[in-house]
Amino acid sequence: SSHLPEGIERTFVMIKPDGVQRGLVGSIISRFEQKGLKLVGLKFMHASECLLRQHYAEHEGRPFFEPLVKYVQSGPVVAMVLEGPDAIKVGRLLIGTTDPSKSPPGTIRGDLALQTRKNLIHGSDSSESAQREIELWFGQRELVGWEKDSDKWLL
Ligand code: RTP
Ligand code: MG
Repeated sequence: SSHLPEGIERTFVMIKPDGVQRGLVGSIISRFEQKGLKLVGLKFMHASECLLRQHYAEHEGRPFFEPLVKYVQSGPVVAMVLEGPDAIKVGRLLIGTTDPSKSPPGTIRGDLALQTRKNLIHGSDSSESAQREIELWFGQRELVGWEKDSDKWLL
């Protein structure tokens, strides 16, 4: 959002149903926490088809669109907003490439997933997407700005 300090961004991250089913929620959130990104929004929910169609609107018409919406709607997800320096790019780097079989070890997809169809996690890919997705998934009052004391050792 525009009220953030210079260089500080917010990004939208979602753990998809395979991550929840496989019991990876804690370890995935942990990676972002350990990197130093700050949680400012977090919720567990079953996303509606309507929400997911909006979320993935850019892919409408592609052959993988319908299976994708079905997959992400197949169970509960964890939606979050993470804040920090360059958070959008850093978030994508931690997540890795779309196809987990090509994502290097050390990335979430590279370490924990095998195939594009079940690639565990979503992260915003630009500041425009981040803003759109955060507004789509979270109400303003669900986002909590706070001072993280350990930031003085990090930033
Ligand atoms: P995401 O949006 O979920 O963070 O993933 P991404 O940017 O790495 O990939 P994107 O191109 O935005 O695609 C969104 C999701 O659609 C599924 N997908 N399937 N060829 C395929 O079968 C295919 N391509 C994409 C994946 O679940 C991907 O994360
Ligand atoms: Mg994407």
